[in-house]
Amino acid sequence: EPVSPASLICDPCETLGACFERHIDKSLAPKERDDQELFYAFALSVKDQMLPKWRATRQQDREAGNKRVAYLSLEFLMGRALSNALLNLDMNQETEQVLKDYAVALEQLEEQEHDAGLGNGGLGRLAACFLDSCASQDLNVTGYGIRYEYGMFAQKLWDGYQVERPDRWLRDGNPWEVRVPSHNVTVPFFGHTESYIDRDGKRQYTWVETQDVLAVAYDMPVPGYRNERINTLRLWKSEATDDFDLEEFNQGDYTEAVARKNLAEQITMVLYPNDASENGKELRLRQQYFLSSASLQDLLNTWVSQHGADFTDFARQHVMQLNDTHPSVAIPELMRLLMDKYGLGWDQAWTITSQTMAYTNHTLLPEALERWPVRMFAHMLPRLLDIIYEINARYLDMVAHHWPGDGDKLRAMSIIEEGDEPHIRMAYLAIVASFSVNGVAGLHTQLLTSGLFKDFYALWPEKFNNKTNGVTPRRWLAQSNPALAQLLNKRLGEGWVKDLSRLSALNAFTDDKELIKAWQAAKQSNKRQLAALVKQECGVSFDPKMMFDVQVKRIHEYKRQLLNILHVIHLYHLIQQGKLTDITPRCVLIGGKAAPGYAMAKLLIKLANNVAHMVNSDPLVTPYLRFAFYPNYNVSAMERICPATDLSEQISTAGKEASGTGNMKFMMNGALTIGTLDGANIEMLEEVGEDNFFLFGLTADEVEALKPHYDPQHFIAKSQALSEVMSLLESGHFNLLEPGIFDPIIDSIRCPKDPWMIAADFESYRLAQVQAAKSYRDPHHWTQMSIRNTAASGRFSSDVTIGQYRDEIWGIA
Ligand code: 26V
Repeated sequence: EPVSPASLICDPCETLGACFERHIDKSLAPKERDDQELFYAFALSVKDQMLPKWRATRQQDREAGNKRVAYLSLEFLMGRALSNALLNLDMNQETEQVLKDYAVALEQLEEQEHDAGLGNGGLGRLAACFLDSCASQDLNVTGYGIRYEYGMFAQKLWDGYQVERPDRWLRDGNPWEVRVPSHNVTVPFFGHTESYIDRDGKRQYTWVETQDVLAVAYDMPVPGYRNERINTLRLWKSEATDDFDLEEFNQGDYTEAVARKNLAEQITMVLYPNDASENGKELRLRQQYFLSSASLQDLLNTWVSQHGADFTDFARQHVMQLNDTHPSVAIPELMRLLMDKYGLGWDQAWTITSQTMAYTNHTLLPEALERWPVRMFAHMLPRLLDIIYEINARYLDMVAHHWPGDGDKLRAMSIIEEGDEPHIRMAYLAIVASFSVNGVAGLHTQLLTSGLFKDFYALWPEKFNNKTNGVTPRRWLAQSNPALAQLLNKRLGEGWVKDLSRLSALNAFTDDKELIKAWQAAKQSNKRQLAALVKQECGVSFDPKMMFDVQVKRIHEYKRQLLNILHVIHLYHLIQQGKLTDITPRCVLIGGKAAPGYAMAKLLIKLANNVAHMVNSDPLVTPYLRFAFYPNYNVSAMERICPATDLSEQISTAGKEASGTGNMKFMMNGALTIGTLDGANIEMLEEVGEDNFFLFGLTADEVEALKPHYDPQHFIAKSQALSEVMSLLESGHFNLLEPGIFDPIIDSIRCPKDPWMIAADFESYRLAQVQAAKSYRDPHHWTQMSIRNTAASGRFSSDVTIGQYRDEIWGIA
């Protein structure tokens, strides 16, 4: 196990340098000091420097009796930790001094760290940004998650197709984690429920003959920005308990019995890589329950150790923030623990549960809403099913009072969806049991209350609230864009790192020639660095003098990478015809992973690669257009991509992207956005103004209104550009040796049922691109718009978002 006992007994006065020397001496064979080992020893040293503060934070929170927030999430997409720790702890200068003696550059060590890719995309990265903001604002918030042995798969390209490879991120050990066996708990599965009459004559329930799994805590430090706080991300690993099936033992099946322990260890083996369609796998439910139960037991154990089994004040002292419905089995699990383990009655347990649970919804796509077969629950979590039925019965009573005699309403709102195979609707369970339900951007929350959750909004309007997402300016500006950060420091002082609203002061300097020059120089230098990376990763030469037009995010039809690719084809076609009037030289970059089972998304990757091949191999075209697909897009890649981007593509079908957070990272770094009125784009536009944003496309309302009589043919016929793009695509020009492979894509555009309305938005997208291209040809004006974007990005700091969670949901000081 990658524990470092030496680091646990470090002297708090020891310097970073001394600490590093000790780790090199102790941990490494002297001759094998390769970069990976130096990184490991250095990271251990940085962790050691955190230990005293980490302990002090815990002690202080315990003694002060501060309210505790537990952020429960199946995903924490943390990325690398080293540069972030050095920034937040203000250790960069010291590091430079220390590393001088070892003739190794910091960047070289940083490159050795494996990304902690314990998340799919937006939802997981949001959790990571929130942890940084909570620590930086001195809030007592603990992240609870799963220590997946394998994170998000590594993406390789074979002949332009995505291939998935396992991500063994723990291969070289994880220097940041501390295994904490004293917090072990056991999590029950299977078995059945029994009832009995207790001494007071009350009926009690127990869950018996369970198969128990051990949950072992691994803690990761979460340092606040230049304050004394170190919060904790507690990740659970599943292990087998030592209880063997005695029967099997006695029958002499020793090996079988030991081998069966594997089942327990499988639970935390791998992250599910699909972020858009729910797939109903039993192992996924096991993960969810494992996380929920272990985390709640941990919170309750801590409480009981301090207050005994008196839960009068428990709800005043705790909030559980559920990151989507993934950990929503925590609701019946808290009921179970309070009733079956601590003997509380239903009403008291329900009061506590419904006053501590808060639910964040992250998607409107119906296919992503979690529903679990009742059958699966009955088998795996029988006691929880009893409790869910009881919650539902009591809640439906209330619905019946509100809408007397309305059977349809009861059926529509029931937590149990009836049918041949009855299902539990986890979102409904979460709404019923939570005191707060929030969406992640203004439009998203509005659509939730007027659509998906309309009936619930009628019943409990006070539960619903909006919390527009944000991203941490530490990682996404101070750390990833040192060129711009230094410029900001010079102009504004360093206060913006903690208070991003200060960036608005830049608006006073948009005519300042010197600032404009320095701004351009910073962008150029970032673009040169990205160009080198693109050359290395994609084999394509990007020219930093050309416009960098970027779309990086998960590949999904609703995000419409297809619209972007069609536009590239359109430009390619114009250039080949010699129609160069509207052309501004540009380099287009697309990156992102497709869910392994999502055929259409995978085909889009293939299309991008085939188009890129044609574009980049035509010497008539490359002076004006270059196109690359960036493989294995992840957090570390984004750190290099967003500082170098000129134009950020946020082009989802309106009403489909809950918020988006990549959009905010680009804006902070001075990119201009080409985008639809979707998610947080709307609020970004509000902040920066229409003159500094390339807006296009149908609104969410227009999309809905068009749906019943959508006729793609009409839009194709009306647009010469789109007609020609379709002809070129249909001619097989991009798949000469692979006839027909793109037919599913062509058909989807031409299909009147196309929910993403590619054809409807193409022309308006093209025109917005013409505007962007024209604007880019005036570097002075472009740079002014760029500055205004950074200046207007203050509202999208996750510090602002977390301030709202703190005041309006958590109620903590
Ligand atoms: C669903 C499932 C289904 C089962 C398999 C695993 C899995 C993992 C994730 C999800 C839901 C993903 C929802 C999501 O990521 N939503 C994104 O949340 C971002 C943060 O709020 C937001 O910015 C994006 O717009 C939204 O798509």
